[in-house]
Amino acid sequence: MDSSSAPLNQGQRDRYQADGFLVLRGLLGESEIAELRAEAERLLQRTDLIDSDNIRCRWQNHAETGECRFDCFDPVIDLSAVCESVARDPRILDAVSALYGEPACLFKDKLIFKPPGALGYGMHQDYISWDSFPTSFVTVIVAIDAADADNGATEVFPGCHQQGCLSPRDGMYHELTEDQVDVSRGVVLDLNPGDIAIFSGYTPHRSAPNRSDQWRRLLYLSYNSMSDGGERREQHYAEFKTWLQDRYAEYDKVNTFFR
Ligand SMILES: O=C(O)CCC(=O)C(=O)O
Repeated sequence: MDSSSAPLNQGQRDRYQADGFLVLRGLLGESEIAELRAEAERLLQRTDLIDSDNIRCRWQNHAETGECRFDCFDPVIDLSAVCESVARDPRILDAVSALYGEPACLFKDKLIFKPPGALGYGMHQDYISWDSFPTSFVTVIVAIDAADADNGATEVFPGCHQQGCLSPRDGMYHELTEDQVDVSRGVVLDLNPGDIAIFSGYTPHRSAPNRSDQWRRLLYLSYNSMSDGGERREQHYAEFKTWLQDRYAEYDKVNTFFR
């Protein structure tokens, strides 16, 4: 492949290596975003699935009222051929593969709806120290709606990915404390519909509440490199479901299911 047709140029690859994230503008066109938006609206009507015992669903409190509301489907591609085709889109796979220098494999997929008022996520790294968890994990955000500081866009902390895993290696999810990163260097991922952002599993990130009156719908697609375990999305979700059910059981929530 010559450099003009390469999915990423050397400058972009260098920036990703230095910063742990990269934004690519306008990767998806207007009609593709319109289709994703319609799909997000259709999925929100799946009241047969949106159930607090369904471990596919993630929940978030309202920043002011404290009301707990539906926030995310994880996974989502088995519910949506449109989301699956974006997750396996060659433009995205080629960009991630260019960062790896080898083929990328889909590992995880979620659709975060973040309705008006929803709280965001505390600072964390996506890498979690399970034996089977790929160290090559990267996430691609696909913006369905515009994301900005007002509606709680994801904020990343450049350069910190070079330190690797910053949490205890005990297989649990951990938030990071503000003294673990230079918070003054945070970059809010301002995205327009159709833009994508790519960040490493070691890149600390967080998001603020959605203070706007608009939804902030983003697809979060995660990948691993072929040499780091190959195709293992199914294995991941099998392990993830068991892990999640164990976490719920710790709070005496034992009637959970996956649908
Ligand atoms: O919604 C966001 O901006 C962040 C989501 C996130 O960090 C996650 O799902 O791991």
